[in-house]
Amino acid sequence: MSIGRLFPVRRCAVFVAAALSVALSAGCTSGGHTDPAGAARSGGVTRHYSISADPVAWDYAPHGRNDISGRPFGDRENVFVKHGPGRIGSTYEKCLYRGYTDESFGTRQHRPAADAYLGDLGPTIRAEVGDTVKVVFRNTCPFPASMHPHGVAYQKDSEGAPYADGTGITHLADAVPTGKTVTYTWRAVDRSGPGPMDGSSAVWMYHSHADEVGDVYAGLTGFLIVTARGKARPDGSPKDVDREVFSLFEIDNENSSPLLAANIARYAGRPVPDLADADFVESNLMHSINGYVYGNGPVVQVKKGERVRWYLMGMGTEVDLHTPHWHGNTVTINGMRTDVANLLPASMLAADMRPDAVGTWLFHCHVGDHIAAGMQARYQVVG
Ligand SMILES: [Cu+2]
Repeated sequence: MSIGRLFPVRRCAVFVAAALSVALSAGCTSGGHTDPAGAARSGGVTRHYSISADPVAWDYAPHGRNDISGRPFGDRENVFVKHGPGRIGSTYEKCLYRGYTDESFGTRQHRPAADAYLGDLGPTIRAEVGDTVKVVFRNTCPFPASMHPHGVAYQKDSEGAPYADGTGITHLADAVPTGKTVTYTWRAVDRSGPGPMDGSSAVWMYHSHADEVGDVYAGLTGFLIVTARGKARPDGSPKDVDREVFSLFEIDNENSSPLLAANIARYAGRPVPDLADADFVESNLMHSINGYVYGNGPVVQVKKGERVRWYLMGMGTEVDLHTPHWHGNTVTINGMRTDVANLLPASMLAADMRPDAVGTWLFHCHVGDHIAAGMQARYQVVG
């Protein structure tokens, strides 16, 4: 019998204290009696999240200039960011996952300034192997949405994807209609956690899968981290890592967003653009990192000498082959030393860095066309 089984109440109290400190949704059960499928045997806790898919007017370039070159936008950037007759510009209506303090959805979860670089990513969901995750999910977007997780274990009513799966049952949670709320239950089982070549945590994603392609281009994507059993802090983060950084590389194809018509009506003005016009189509390909182009996101800051774990994710289609490259410092990925990572659509990887070079450094996709289109950011190492 595990210690967690012997002292479930104490462990829950520790979790609640930690959860409050990081502004997670309140609430916890010991897992000792509520989850016959596994958490009880492992001594895990149940971690509660309240997440809503909300319409958000999102600006890919809020600074209105090229923060990588330090110069105003020119002809090259204006292909994508210029607003004007028949062009949407840099601001689009999107649908984003946003965290709330509880399932009444009355108060948005606070995102600390140090995490502002997360941009359009949903809240990071965490578990330690043995834990259960319960997500109360609300959809306020004008199309059906869901939450489909990778890596964790779930029953059919928590898969978040409608398809002919042979069960003859369509669950509300497969495609949550506008205005509806459902609860997903996911379990972090052994095969959800790190494998032999991983560090102390495994990186997964969650995304909407009601209409997978359109939903993700609308913005419904987030990270899910599963830390090895016994290696997690009370908030679920790995004890042997000082700082975790999350980055999504994706060409947001706003032409395939279910909100395209709304964006044209709201932002493009007259003349109404021709959807078959190649220049208009290109203008809506936002080569973004966490929803920012040309370095327009907050610069993520890490400290010299600390143990930094970068979690990277790619999304999109066949043009989304990305090679994130760190200037100034190197990383190890699955034990291999490098300073360039390889991402394809729905790739997920963890890269460990021990930064020794103080300064502001580029962090960009190394694909030539993507550099030109703005898939660049910076990170800062402080001494
Ligand atoms: Cu790229």
